[in-house]
Amino acid sequence: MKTIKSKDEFKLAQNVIPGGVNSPVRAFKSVGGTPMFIDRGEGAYLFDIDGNRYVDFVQSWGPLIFGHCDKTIELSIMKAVTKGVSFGAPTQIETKLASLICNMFESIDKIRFVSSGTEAVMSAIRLARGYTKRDDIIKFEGCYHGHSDSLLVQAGSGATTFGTPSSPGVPSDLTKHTLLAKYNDIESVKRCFENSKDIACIIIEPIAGNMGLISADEKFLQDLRVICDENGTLLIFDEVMSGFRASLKGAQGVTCVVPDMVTFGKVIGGGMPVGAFGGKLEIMNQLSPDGPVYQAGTLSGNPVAMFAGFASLQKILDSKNLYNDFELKATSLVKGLKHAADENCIPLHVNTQGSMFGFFFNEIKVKNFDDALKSDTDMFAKFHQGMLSEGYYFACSQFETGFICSATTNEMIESCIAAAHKVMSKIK
Ligand code: HOZ
Repeated sequence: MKTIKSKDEFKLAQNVIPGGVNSPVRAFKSVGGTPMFIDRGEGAYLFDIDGNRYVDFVQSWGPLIFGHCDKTIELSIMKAVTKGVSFGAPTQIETKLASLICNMFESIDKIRFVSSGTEAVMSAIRLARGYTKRDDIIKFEGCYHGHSDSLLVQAGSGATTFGTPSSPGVPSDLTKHTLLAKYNDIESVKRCFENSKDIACIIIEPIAGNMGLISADEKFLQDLRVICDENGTLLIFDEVMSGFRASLKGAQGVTCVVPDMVTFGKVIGGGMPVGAFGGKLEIMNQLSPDGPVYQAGTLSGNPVAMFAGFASLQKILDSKNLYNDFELKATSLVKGLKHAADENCIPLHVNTQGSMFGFFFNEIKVKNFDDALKSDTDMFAKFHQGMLSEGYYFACSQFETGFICSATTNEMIESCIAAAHKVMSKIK
């Protein structure tokens, strides 16, 4: 496999961009080697500038439900571009996309669009604080809700990948309002409520995708709902990763628990930069200009992103059997990986949820952040490198999630499993 062009480009990038990347995990630091520089994507494939082709199990970290260069989404973007790329003024497509989402979710009466998941969550937290007139929030160790100050405490994703789950540069005056609890452990949540009478919200990834893939137990989510109701605290589901991925309705299609607010990200922009937060009427009405809680953005509801998002969600709704097919493929992939690991006496624990999958080089069933941290990250790195040289691109961190897209075929999965057998027999 030739990598010379990517290596040269990475050197150039490092001169002018910190770490050579615009988001840390992409630097491949935790898996070794040089990140491939991408030339183009096509369906389930990625092509790098050295001409290598990979089956892409990252899909831009989730949003590309239909793979790269989906014609319907492409066309909607091109049509939008010919009318103008940004207005900073209302357009009809914002209302259309908002209506589509509000009609789908019991938890969402109104929704506001922003430009990223980080922005969505940051704004949702401010609104929860403004609505409840309280300052403290509860988050879970290993959940990642973007890189805003209050939430970069024991965070997953890149923060964990690089061993700094809590970042310098975040004032302790701010993080003292962020109370930490353990995922899937209601006692730890109760302790937070014993220590504070000022809790505005609990925010959770109900299907955590940023400490590897770990789902919250149904009973745990139900208990969170009860404890929130008893204390006048809002329950926020962060579905930036799981929305339209874990099922049509994300985690909300899997659990019977209804949150007070929901955050979304890149998936609802079909891969364009979008985020959104929505919730019950009396909460959303507190948002400026109807209410006093301020939040704004020139690129919020950007028309090109809105058209892409609408085309993508409409295509999802029009597709038959999409999530069934995702589930079958994700399950057969992780079963195959598990089998390859077992044959080579490598401990591996696997999870799936709809089109999302995760695997931990770990002896134990992974239920929370502490368990995830016990994974063998050196083994993960060797596996990642081996699979890359076989033409399979998995997320470049043990603490991220994999994705199937509609262009992922059974043949790709079978050949990926065959490659995993080969790689595991070498790295065991
Ligand atoms: N934190 C992102 C995924 N959960 C990674 C984003 C990126 O590097 O693009």
